[in-house]
Amino acid sequence: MKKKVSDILADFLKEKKIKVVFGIIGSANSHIFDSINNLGYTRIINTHHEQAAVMAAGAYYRGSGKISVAIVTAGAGSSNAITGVISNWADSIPCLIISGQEPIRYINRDKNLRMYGTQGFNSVKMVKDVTKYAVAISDPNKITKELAVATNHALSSRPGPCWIDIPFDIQGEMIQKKKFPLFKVRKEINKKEIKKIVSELNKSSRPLILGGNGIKLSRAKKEFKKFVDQVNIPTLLTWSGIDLLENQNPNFYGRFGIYGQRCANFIIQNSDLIIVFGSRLAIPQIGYDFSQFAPNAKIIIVDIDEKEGEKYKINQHIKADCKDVLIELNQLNKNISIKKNKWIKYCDNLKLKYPLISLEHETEGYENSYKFIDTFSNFIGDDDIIVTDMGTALLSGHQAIKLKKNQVMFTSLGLGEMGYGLPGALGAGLAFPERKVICLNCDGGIMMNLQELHTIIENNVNVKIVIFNNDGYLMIKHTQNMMFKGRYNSVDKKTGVGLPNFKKLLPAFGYNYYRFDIEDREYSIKSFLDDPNPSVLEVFMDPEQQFVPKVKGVLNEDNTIFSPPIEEMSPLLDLDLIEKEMIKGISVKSKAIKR
Ligand SMILES: Cc1ncc(C[n+]2csc(CCOP(=O)(O)OP(=O)(O)O)c2C)c(N)n1
Ligand SMILES: [Mg+2]
Repeated sequence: MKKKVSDILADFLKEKKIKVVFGIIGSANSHIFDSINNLGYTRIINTHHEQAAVMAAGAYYRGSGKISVAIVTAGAGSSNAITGVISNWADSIPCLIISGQEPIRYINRDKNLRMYGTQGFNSVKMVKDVTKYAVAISDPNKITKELAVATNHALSSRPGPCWIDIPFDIQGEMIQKKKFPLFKVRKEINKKEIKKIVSELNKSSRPLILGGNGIKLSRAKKEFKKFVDQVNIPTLLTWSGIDLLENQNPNFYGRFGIYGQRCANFIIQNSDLIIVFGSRLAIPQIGYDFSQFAPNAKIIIVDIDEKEGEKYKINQHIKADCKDVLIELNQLNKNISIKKNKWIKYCDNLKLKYPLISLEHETEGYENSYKFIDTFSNFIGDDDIIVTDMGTALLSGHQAIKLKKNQVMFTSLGLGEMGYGLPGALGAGLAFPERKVICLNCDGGIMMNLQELHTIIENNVNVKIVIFNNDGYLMIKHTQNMMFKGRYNSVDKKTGVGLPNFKKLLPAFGYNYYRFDIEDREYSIKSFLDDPNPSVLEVFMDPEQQFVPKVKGVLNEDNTIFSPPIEEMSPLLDLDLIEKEMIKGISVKSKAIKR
């Protein structure tokens, strides 16, 4: 039986049970919209910017583990999508992008020219380096195979975005329909390597587990939790693995990194064996100087990407899917017996001694964002989803939040693009229509995808938005304080960054407005969260508030930056105290720091 190419695409979405896709229509992708709506299985969410469509499609996956699709048009529709594509690429989020393109006759005619036809350009060439697979369809008969191949690439091994570009006339061609091919993805694991983890654990007296995004990507949260519960080893999480364990889990000792928690950073720097599951040990986690990271530890990483193990001197790299490794480890658990009582006592003591919220978070006259998140956590529902933008929302959100068992939390960490919050919340809300989404946002970040406030309302997504208002770009003010003696440029109203009155703006989009009241903190939070309609809570904070604790670089006279080891968080502690906490002695860099 002959069928139209775009109808086959709609059938493919149905066969893969893809119920929600995101996009913006143009002439060049109009067959596709028509076919999807005619079939009536997949719902198209019409965003107001293509970057938001791709971010939302990724967020749909981050929340639910189900792949989604962004459908964009030729030319600017495709170029607008790029930030979303790289966002998913950086965090290994699977997603398909289907772009319309000028008719094939113009592409063939204009091959060596800058532009194709009316508005088109070579979008596949543009995205080749930031996708796992990108293909332009020139033969309509290849559509069935290419859809299946791209989806398989997106989901298998280290996941990521894939792009299929389909010329307008090819979308409308009638072809013989074929079956969509299926792929086998599972790889064999090397059991000997995994046994080595057990023997290393048995030799260690200060073992540590680090959990990251790879665990979520391999859908191994349950297996990870079982492993941690059975071996009872102190465990730290990266920000992209933040919701793998609840705060109350007795083996959980915090989140580490440049914007980490003091307790977690001390533990890492004192351990003698670190088993890393699914984290690429990015700079925000380990600091700028790898030679100072975990100086006394053997490091074993489980990461499916071969290249990630070559980046630093790692003792062992198990190139496998986290889930396969954890399943195998859980069978070997009975062979693990570690003498770790002293170590656990040491870690427990750090936990007590360095709570996240402390005197460094007192801010006169304003709400401190860390204290806000600490209190706010107590009111977030047991299975709410938390999505953040960048700036204060990211930092205070990830440093101070206390997560419960079923809560889900994510943002775009690899790319760190402002504007992620609203499309992220949109995607999450559509993935879980029955759950509430909390979007932590900022006065600067929200402006970068402001238009999606309306997509959220239009699609009845239950989103609660917090806006931290600090008169502009606080993170960059701190950069200018460090680098340019506090000379502010383009960061606040005085230096040219004007921001709107959110009290007037948000109601225009249909949100009920609440202003956080420092005198009545809990009541403000409760009334905002209890409002059954979409609402926003604006939190005015000190426009100069510090983000602490933080591993702060120091500017040298030659404009280079001195990077301390991650146990040296600011406000700096006395050297005596650092000496006391560092079991094997302090770093030479610690001695060089002026306190
Ligand atoms: C798309 C994009 N443009 C620029 C930046 C650089 N940048 C990082 S943080 C920041 C300021 C963020 O301001 P806001 O969202 O209000 O958060 P705040 O730091 O003020 O809390 C800027 C401009 C970025 N991360 N993403
Ligand atoms: Mg701001």
